[in-house]
Parts: sequence; C-alpha cells; structure tokens
Amino acid sequence: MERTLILVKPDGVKRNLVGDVVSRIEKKGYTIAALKMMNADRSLLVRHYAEHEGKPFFEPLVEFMLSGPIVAIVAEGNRVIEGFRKLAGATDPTTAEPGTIRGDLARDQGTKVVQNIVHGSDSVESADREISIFFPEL
Ligand code: IDP
Ligand code: MG
Repeated sequence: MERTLILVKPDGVKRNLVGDVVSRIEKKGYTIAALKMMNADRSLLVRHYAEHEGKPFFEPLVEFMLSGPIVAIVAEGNRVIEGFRKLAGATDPTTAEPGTIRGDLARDQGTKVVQNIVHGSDSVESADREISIFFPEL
C-alpha cells in the first residue's frame, strides 16, 4: 500500500485548519496511518527540505516552519502521493484551483516564503525518505 508524508504547516495549525485538512484526506478515502503534533527543529527541517538548500526562499522556509507547531501525518492508499498533491493544489495559493486545500484556504501574504497550509511528498522515494525523517519509529 502506498504511503505519503503530509505536513500541516504552522499557518494551518495557527488558523485551526488541522481538522479541515484531515477531513479532506479522510473524505477522499485515504487512511490516516500516523499523526502527531510537534515542534520541528532546524536539523530535521534542513534534512526534509534538502532539495531546496541554496534557493532564495530556503532560509525563510526553515524559519517559517520553525514559527509554530506542525502536524505530521502519514496517509495511506493506492496512488495517495499523486492524490494528495491534487487535493493540496498548486504551490502558489493565488493560482491554486478553488476546491483544493491551498486554493480554498490560503492566499499570498506578501512574505518571502509562500505560506500554503500543507506539504505533501512528491514521489515514492521522497515519501519513504520524509516518513523516516518525521516518523523514525515507523
Ligand atoms: P510544494 O510544497 O508544492 O512541493 P516546493 O517547490 O517543494 O513546493 O517548495 C517547498 C515550499 O517552499 C513550498 O510549499 C512553499 O512553501 C515554498 N516555496 C516554493 N517555491 C517558492 C518560491 O518561489 N518563493 C517562495 N516560497 C516558495
Ligand atoms: Mg515539494
């Protein structure tokens, strides 16, 4: 069974959108296999976002992810990686389609890093890597 790592980012937690995100995952028919609220530390985030190191938004992204608690979720189901990316919508919340998490719940805040409520793994390799970072116990 395929698995993906989903994060509700600090903007989503602050705005009380954890339930909405979890509800969309469940209503789509995926299973929540693991879920925890946590305060990420810098070294964990640098590992998680390694592909973005050196980009102009990298440091703002790490700072943003350190700005409050996040909720880490492992969701399970056939093609859940692709399916959750569709539920999340495009990275830019201004152009993300209405009906998606980012399209419905986020907008451009004029910040250096795009605040867009959720993260979702983008491939089987990323999902395996990211799940082991956030859930080493699994
Ligand atoms: P994704 O979250 O849709 O997979 P990625 O390209 O992996 O998007 O970028 C990771 C995160 O970094 C995004 O979700 C967003 O918060 C932020 N980000 C990505 N590209 C930019 C950018 O061009 N400017 C500012 N922030 C960005
Ligand atoms: Mg990504």
